[in-house]
Amino acid sequence: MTATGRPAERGEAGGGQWELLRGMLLIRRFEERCVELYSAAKIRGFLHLYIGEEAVAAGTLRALTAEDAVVSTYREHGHALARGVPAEAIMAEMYGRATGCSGGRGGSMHLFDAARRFYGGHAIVGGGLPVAVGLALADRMRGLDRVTACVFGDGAMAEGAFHECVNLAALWRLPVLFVCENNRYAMGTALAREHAQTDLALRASSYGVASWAVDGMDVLAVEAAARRAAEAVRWGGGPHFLEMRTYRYRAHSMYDPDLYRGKAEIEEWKKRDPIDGLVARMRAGGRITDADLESLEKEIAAEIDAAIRSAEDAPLEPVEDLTRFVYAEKAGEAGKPGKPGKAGKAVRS
Ligand SMILES: Cc1ncc(C[n+]2csc(CCOP(=O)(O)OP(=O)(O)O)c2C)c(N)n1
Repeated sequence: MTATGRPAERGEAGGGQWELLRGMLLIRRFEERCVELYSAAKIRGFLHLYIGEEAVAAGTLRALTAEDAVVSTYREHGHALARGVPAEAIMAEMYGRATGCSGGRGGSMHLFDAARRFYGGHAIVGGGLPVAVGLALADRMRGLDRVTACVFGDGAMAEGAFHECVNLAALWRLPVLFVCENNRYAMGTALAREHAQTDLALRASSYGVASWAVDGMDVLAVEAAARRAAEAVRWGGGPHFLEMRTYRYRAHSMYDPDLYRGKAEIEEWKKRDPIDGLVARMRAGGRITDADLESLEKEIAAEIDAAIRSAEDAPLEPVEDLTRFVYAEKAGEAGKPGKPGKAGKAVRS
């Protein structure tokens, strides 16, 4: 995330509140523009919005260092932005452009930036969990004090992969921070219809993993819990699990008619909006004025406008490159794709 804002409010000086606010607003405004672009058929494929859940990405990722790894789901725009993947590279990916963070091959659900240790973007529910446990095992074997944060939804906790991964991480005391975004629905299925035990932290703790539930609509609570858990993981405390109780305001994806819940429920949750909540606290503490907020909004709008302009102008990959990356280009180079857009011969076997 760009470190801008009024100097006195930057970083920990203002309790990091300005940065948290900026992070959440960037995610929300970015996605609001994505809705417009999707409706205009500029963005294709699927689009899963994170609006309402911003506090989890902004708060959790501030608790990590640049060395730590992050693994996410298909609802990952917020995590990628909070990780510092440039809005420009994400927007280009949404447009399927060669300059996108995944070379235009992933789209909305497969954002990836290995240089920032952002390992997806996984469309398969629970698919990121084994990846995270593998990354943590690799760090452990190399003797590095790193944390791998793995974000997934409540729906993923009904998958076998969740149980296998939490069990293995607990057995081997691997440095994984499991972050469940409990937004109360797995597509159209309400929590109580998918889980016999709806206390998700309790379920994780049955594997001997330190687990607790957090108000996922309160970014300060999220950050505090994530810091505490990440530090415990980093210093050998074994895996930790955080159940972030949050809510998505939008439908599961742009294709979902959202018929499984009432409007009143959504309106109730909006009263606990994470951005409004932080702004109110900052106002009360004299940390923000209307003019500050206005200039922050303008700065973010300009950043997103620039990202869109750049995506519009960016090239698509040449059709001759269609089969690139299906197989590794050279033996021993798996996982190290060449520069997207550069001509190269696909290896066929
Ligand atoms: C293995 C697998 N099964 C089913 C699906 C279809 N599917 C896509 S999203 C989803 C619900 C996931 O809900 P949750 O994990 O709570 O995440 P959320 O969308 O709420 O963020 C399902 C079942 C899938 N993508 N992968």
